[in-house]
Order: sequence, then structure tokens, then C-alpha cells
Amino acid sequence: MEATADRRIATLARHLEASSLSYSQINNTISSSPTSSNSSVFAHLARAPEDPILGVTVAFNKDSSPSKLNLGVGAYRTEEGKPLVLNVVRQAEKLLVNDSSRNKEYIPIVGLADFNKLSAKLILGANSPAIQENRVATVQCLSGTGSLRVGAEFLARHYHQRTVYITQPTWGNHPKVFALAGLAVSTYRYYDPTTRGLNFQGLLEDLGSAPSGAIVLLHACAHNPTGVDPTLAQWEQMRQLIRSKGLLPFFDSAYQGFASGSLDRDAEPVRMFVADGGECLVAQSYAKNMGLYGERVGALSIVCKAADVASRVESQLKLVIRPMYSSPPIHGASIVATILKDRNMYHQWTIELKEMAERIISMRQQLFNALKSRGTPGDWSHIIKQIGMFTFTGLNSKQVAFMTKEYHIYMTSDGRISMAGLSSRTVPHLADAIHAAVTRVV
Ligand code: KET
Repeated sequence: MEATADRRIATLARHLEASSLSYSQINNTISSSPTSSNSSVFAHLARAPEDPILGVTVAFNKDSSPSKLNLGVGAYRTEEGKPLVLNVVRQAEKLLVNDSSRNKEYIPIVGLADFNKLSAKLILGANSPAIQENRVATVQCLSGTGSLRVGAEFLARHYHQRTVYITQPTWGNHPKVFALAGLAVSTYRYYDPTTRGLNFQGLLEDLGSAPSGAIVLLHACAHNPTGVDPTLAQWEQMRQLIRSKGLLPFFDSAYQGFASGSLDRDAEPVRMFVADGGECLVAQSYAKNMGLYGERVGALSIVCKAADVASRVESQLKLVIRPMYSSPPIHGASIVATILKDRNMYHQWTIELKEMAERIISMRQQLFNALKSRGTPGDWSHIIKQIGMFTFTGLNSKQVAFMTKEYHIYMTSDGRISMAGLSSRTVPHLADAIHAAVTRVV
């Protein structure tokens, strides 16, 4: 203690000494620092690789070919290949801009109260007992990633089990988010490459042998990257296993509405876990389902067993958030709250969301048909069976590299393609590329 106090006093003294000097005195008395010499203090840094998903867009942007196609990042495009701002979002933004009573003050650490309540209701359901009993702590976060990160930091600080199980494979950022928060990351079997479906037996075995209390990350719907979701009956079996072993479910809900086109249907797995009265965490993103990618708007909800626990959880979440980014941004959350609280706008959103989901489903059918008509070797039925934004094609990294080099088609090296980036116009080009890749590259 004493040593710390001494150090602080010495630092203060140095600071006062320096601040009493004039600029020219400082210039004369201070010898050249390492930062003013020619070699950088960061000279030892190796160049970091680009992100495996967002780096695909970087490479795409550098390509000057007119036929280039970006099927990397999961971002919705129109039939014309353009980014889409939903009409209902434009409408909400107009209302916000014209409302002169609005200001740009800081919002609370936990975000906008309306937004938080409506977000919990969206994922848990209007009649959720957990909401009615006030046992859900919801905080506005920086989209899905920020919600996962805040949840992970909270668990690392306050939860007794420090291991999180993620699906094999999963979204590439999951292991990084959890490891950087200080949790140990393990995997559970999920995808079976031979059937291109769920390895349900492997999943049950791995979760069955996880240590009691371990955290289990679950994709609420539209599993990324595989497009393979458990059936509701399988979810029920998973729920029983997870609850009987006292594992802690952490749902990542980045695609609500994108799997089936229905917000309620896609939330069923989460609601099933909340209905049993047990605890769970849910990270929500509005990037995809409201097209608010760059607005960075999402929410973390922690469903607790009692209202007083939830309120203490919320108080601790504030301590996680404040030193991280202080408080979240206002604009995106205001758009979401405006839409969710207005019956008509909400209805319009569900229609536009369904249109996006349906366009993706029609792209699946068109791509499948195009490969069939080319006689491309292999069973491509997984393209129409998988759901959500992505098709996990089964193409290997060499075939992907070939398609990028020869056809200017950009996708992640694991063979995942974003169906949302495809259009009727570009399907033939992709089908040609896949056909060439599987017939010419092994
Ligand atoms: N969870 C999953 C499963 C997910 O696929 C993403 C984004 C996120 C969370 C985070 O999204 P946010 O924008 O923070 O709300 N996935 C796409 C974009 C990305 O990698 O950042 C993708 O897989 O292409």
C-alpha cells in the first residue's frame, strides 16, 4: 500500500514539475525520445492476417472484374445486387429526424429503456412469464457481437464455470469473443459432413460429457455457417439434457426471422428454454433482420429466476459496460424502438422481412436447379434443405480459391456462400463456377 502511495506522489510531483516548465524549457531539457527517432516503437509488429469473413470483402473490393460477386459476408442484397434499406427503416428515420424534441444526450449505460423492453419481448414472446415477472435483465449493446462480448465478460467475472462449449463448426468470431473475455473454449459436435446434416448423436454425447455448469452457446436459428438447425423435437431433447446437467444456455440470435420468415417461429427454441423457468442468456442482433448492419444495434438479455436477481445482474452489467464503451449509440436503437412499438410499422417490418427470407429461399431453388441442369456431379439437395442466410456447400478451400481466381467469386474458404448475396442474374455464373470447380479441382 505504502509503495503504491509513494509511487503516486512521485508521479504527481513529476507532473507538476513538468507543467511548470515553459514550452522552450521543455524542448531544451528533454532529450530525444524513442518516439522521435526514425525507428518506430511498433516496428516489431508482424502484419496481422485479414479477418476470415470481413477480409473477403476487402479482397472483393480490390478486384476490378465486372463479373465479380461477393458471397462472403452475410449481408442481404436485392435482386439488383444492391444493399437494402428497409422501407420501414426509412420511415422510422424520417419520424426521428422530424421530431425536434429529440436530442443527442448520452443515453443510460444500459441503453434505451423502450428498446430493451421491446427487444426482450421480441425474442421471448409477448406473453413471456419471465418478462411479466420482471426477471429479465436486458441491456442495449453494439449489435450481436457486442452483446456476446458483454455477456462473455459478465460470465467471466461472475459465473462459477469458465468453460464455454461452441458448435463445431461455428461463426469464426465466436471462439475469439469468448477467449478474449477470459473463458476457456471447447467444442461440441454439430455438423456431419457425410450427411451434410446434424450430428445429433455426437451433439448429445459431447454435451452429455461436458462438466456440470458449463456454458453452451446455441445458435437460436439459421446456424452459421452450416444452415442446419435441430428440429423442435431435437431442441426439446437438448433442453432436457442441458437442464439435467445444469449447463447454462447462451443463445446467439443473429437471424431471427431469416430462417423461416417468421419472427415467432424462429424464436421457438429460445422460448422453449425460458418456458421451463430456468436461466439463460440471449444475444440479439438487428443487423440482418432489420438491415441495420452498420448501426450496430443489438441487445443482451439475461433471464434469471427472480426479479431481485435480475436487478442485481443489471447493476453488474453496467460495471462491465461503463469502462468498455461507456454507453451505447442512440440512433439505431431509436429506429428499432420506433418500429417495434408501432403496430403498423411492426406489421410492415414483418412483411419486408418475409420478403427477404423468401428471396433467399428462391435463390436456393434456382441454384439447385442450375446445378442439376448442368449435371454437376454430386448431391446438391443440401442447398434447398439448409436454411438461413448461408449454404455450406461442401466445396473445399482449393475449389474456393479456384472459383475466386477464375470466376471472381468471393466466399469464405470453408465453402460457405451467402445466399443473400445472390440474384437470378448471378445464379448461372455461380453454377458455372461450382461446376468447373468440382469437375476440375479435387
Ligand atoms: N452471431 C452470428 C452467428 C453471426 O453470424 C454474426 C454475423 C453475428 C453474431 C454478429 O453480427 P453483428 O453484426 O455483430 O450483429 N455474421 C456475419 C457478419 C460477420 O461476420 O460479422 C457473417 O458471418 O458473415
